[in-house]
Amino acid sequence: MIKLYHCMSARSFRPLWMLEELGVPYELVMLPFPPRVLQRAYLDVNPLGTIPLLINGQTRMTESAAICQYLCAVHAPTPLQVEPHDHEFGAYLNYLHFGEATLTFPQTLVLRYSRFEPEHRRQPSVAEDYAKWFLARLRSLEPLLTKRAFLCADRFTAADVSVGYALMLAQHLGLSAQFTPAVTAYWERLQERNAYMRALQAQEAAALAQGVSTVPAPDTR
Ligand SMILES: N[C@@H](CCC(=O)N[C@@H](CS)C(=O)NCC(=O)O)C(=O)O
Repeated sequence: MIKLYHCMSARSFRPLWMLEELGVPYELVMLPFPPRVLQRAYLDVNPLGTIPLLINGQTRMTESAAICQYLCAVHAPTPLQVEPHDHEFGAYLNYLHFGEATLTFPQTLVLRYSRFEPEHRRQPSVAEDYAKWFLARLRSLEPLLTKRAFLCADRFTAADVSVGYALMLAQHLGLSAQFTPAVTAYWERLQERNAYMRALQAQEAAALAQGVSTVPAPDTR
C-alpha cells in the first residue's frame, strides 16, 4: 500500500488530496513540524528531512507536484491528468509545476521571515515583498479563471490540486483577502470538492490517532 509521510496542511497535502480524488487506499504517517528537528528518526527514512515522502514499493518520491503526476500515471486512465495528445497537455504540466515552483516558493519566504525565524531574525520587509510578489504572480491567473472554472482541459485536474494547495497556504498566511475575484471564486470551488474535505478530515483524524498536534506548525500556517 502507498505510504505518505505528512505534516498538517504542509505541501504533502497535495498528494493526500490526490489520493482522495483517486480513491486509492493509503497509509498516512503524521509527523510533527519540522520533522528534521522534532522527529530525528525521520532522517533515516528521508535524509532530506522534508515532507512529502511517498513510498510505493521500490518508488520513493519527495516532490509534491511530481507525486501528483506519478499518482495520475500509475492510476491511469483518470480525468485528473491531461494526456500528451491533448492540445492542453503543455498547459496542464505548466500549471502543475507553476503551483509549486512559482506560487509556493515566494510564500515560503513570507513564512520564514514573518513566522518561522526567531523574533530577532525576522524581516517584515522581506515578508511583505514576497507576499506582494506572490500576489502579483497569482494575478496572472485572473483572466483565465474569469473565463474558465478550472485551469485547463475544461475540467478539474491534478494541476488544480497543485495550484489549490498554494491558495490553501496563502489562506493560512492571511493573504486570501487579497485574491482577485475570479481567483476567490475558484478557491471557493476547490474547497467544495468532497475529496478536498476528505483530505482535511483524514489529516485531522490521523494526527489525533497518532498523537501529533492538529495545529499546523508556524511555517506551514
Ligand atoms: N519542492 C518540495 C518542497 C518540500 C518542502 O520543502 N517541504 C517543507 C514543508 S511544506 C518541509 O518539509 N520543510 C521542512 C524542512 O525543510 O526541514 C515539494 O514540493 O514537495
